[in-house]
Amino acid sequence: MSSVSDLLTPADLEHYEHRGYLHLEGFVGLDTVSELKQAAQQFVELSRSMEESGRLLDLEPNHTSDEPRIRRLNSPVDNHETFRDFALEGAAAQLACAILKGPVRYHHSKLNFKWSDGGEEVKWHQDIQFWPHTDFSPLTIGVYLDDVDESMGPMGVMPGSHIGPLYDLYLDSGEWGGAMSSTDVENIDFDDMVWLTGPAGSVTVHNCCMIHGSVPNDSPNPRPLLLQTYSRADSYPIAHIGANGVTGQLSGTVIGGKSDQCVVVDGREIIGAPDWSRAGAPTIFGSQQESV
Ligand SMILES: O=C(O)CCC(=O)C(=O)O
Repeated sequence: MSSVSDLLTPADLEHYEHRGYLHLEGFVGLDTVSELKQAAQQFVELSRSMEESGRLLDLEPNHTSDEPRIRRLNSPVDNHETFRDFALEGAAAQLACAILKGPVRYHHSKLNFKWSDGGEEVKWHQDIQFWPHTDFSPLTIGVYLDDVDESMGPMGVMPGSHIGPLYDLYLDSGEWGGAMSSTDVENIDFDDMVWLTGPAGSVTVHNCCMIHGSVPNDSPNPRPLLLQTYSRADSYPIAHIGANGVTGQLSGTVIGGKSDQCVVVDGREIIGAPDWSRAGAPTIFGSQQESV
């Protein structure tokens, strides 16, 4: 990853810091896009034998074997080596390191298909409430696998909102809603919204506090957007809140360097133990005796 620092200009980095997003048209090469599309197509074929949503695929209610309609492929990184390579070593990984200026920790991935002729909206929301971290460095990198224009429900972002209020995404009933309330949405000036379109391979980046979403896709073509989320390596997902802990087997993979396991809580620095989340924790007796 020697060329990571050349991927973006200082103006790009400043734009991300102040506006909270990046829009990199045609950033990913077409050969890579073609490989990612082939991998995605394998899941479309798999969906033909499915009648209802499962852990892997979220299907629209009118999905059929002849006319597949997929909302989302969950955790593509855990389910296909092409997605794994792209997110953990390839263009997405390198871009994350460039924006966060050092090693990063991969959190999760998904492929939102947003099918043609009515593919569903993603209501306005911020991401950090879904998977709180010990800082606000997490960001999501999206790549369009097809050309996307304004008629296809592209991702919309509200520049600068990443440094504004963090909204309550619960419904009035007290249940989790995953979207801003209609009252909060009424205060958004949609004239300021930036719609991120572009040819296949175009990249969207948004900070975890950014207000974003997308309208339904009423065009005749799907709008596949492959998304992967990373934080700085010294930022940690907080357990037992939201999706943290169920974000896939490769969640926690550190890319572009190593984690020093140091976390600041309440202004105090903790040099934490290694990550035992996959191998299981040793007992304190075993660790202490080995270190004698
Ligand atoms: O697919 C989109 O347009 C937005 C994706 C998004 O915000 C999400 O899945 O959290």
